[in-house]
Amino acid sequence: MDPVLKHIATAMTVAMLATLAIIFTLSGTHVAAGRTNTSQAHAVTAAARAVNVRLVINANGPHGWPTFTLSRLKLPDNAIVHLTIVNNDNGGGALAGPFGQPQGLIGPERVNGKAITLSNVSVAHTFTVPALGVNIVVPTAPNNGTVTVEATFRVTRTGSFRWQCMAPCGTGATGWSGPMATVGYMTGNLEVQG
Ligand SMILES: [Cu+2]
Repeated sequence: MDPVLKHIATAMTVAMLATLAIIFTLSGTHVAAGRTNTSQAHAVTAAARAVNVRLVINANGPHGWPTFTLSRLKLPDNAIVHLTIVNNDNGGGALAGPFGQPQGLIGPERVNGKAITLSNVSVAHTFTVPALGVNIVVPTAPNNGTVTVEATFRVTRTGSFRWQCMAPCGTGATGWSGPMATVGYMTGNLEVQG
């Protein structure tokens, strides 16, 4: 081989090896950074944030409709949510099917401070988040009084989820019109932010 050509070939080989070494180093850094981020995310996961949320159900909201006073909820991801619902609605009735029972909760649902089995109770409303598998039953309040419900659940997904009362407390023949179908009354959004 011509000594000049040999020199060029050697130079090219060295340049190629140097490039490969740089790529390797960069990808190595990338992997390391990825690992760091992942372990940080796991650290956040391990320390779930406790969040207290209080909702009030007013039997006579605007239009005379029953109303959850806070319809748009924002929660951090991986939160353990302690939800308190104070209800003054003395209407309601039996609610058959899955929404007549608490679901997706950590521990029992408590009514007026007592863990009770909610079967055959008169249900005024529910706080249900179908996408998260959460159902909280709100019994009928005594006349001129209130009933307080406490329940705990964990949010494990980010996104915007619809919540809905599943006890047909609205207007129309089926009770599913009016407040049941209007955001700000018996339905709304729960936003879980990462
Ligand atoms: Cu309702």
